[in-house]
Amino acid sequence: MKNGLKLLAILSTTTVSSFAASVEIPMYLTNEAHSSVGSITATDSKYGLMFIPKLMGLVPDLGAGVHGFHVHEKASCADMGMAAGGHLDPKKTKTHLGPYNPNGHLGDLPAVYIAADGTLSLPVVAPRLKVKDILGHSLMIHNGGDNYSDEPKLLGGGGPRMVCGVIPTK
Ligand SMILES: [Cu+2]
Ligand SMILES: [Zn+2]
Repeated sequence: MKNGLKLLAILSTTTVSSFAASVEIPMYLTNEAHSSVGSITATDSKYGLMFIPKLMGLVPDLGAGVHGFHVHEKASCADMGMAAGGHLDPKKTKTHLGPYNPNGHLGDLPAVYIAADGTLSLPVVAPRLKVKDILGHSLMIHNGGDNYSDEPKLLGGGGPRMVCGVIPTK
């Protein structure tokens, strides 16, 4: 009987975790080739929204190193990513402050790191977001880095929009 209860407890725990919200976002270069470079999975975690990238073939279109990474408002990657609009900003803060400041864009994510072999596999966590917040928007990786500020350059200085994916509405 005791064992039966234990099993029941394990089963119900498993069921709960299998319902954890998750969405897979296919990612493409924004250039004319529009090549697929893999996908990024976003999953609700205890610490916030975890982005787990499985990307490859990013170098030489992008340089190895740190790149700006954001949720953009519109569900389109057309016009070299420009159709994606600005950073997701439901509270109309109009301010780029990065992932850890509640007074700026909700779509500001931790910067991502592209390895010299052109892969991107290090996960990042955005503590203010949940999967439901990003559905129906888009995900963007920029040519430059991100200093989580509008100074000295607007929007962290990421510049050109290089890799983009439309986030499904589920
Ligand atoms: Cu961006
Ligand atoms: Zn921003």
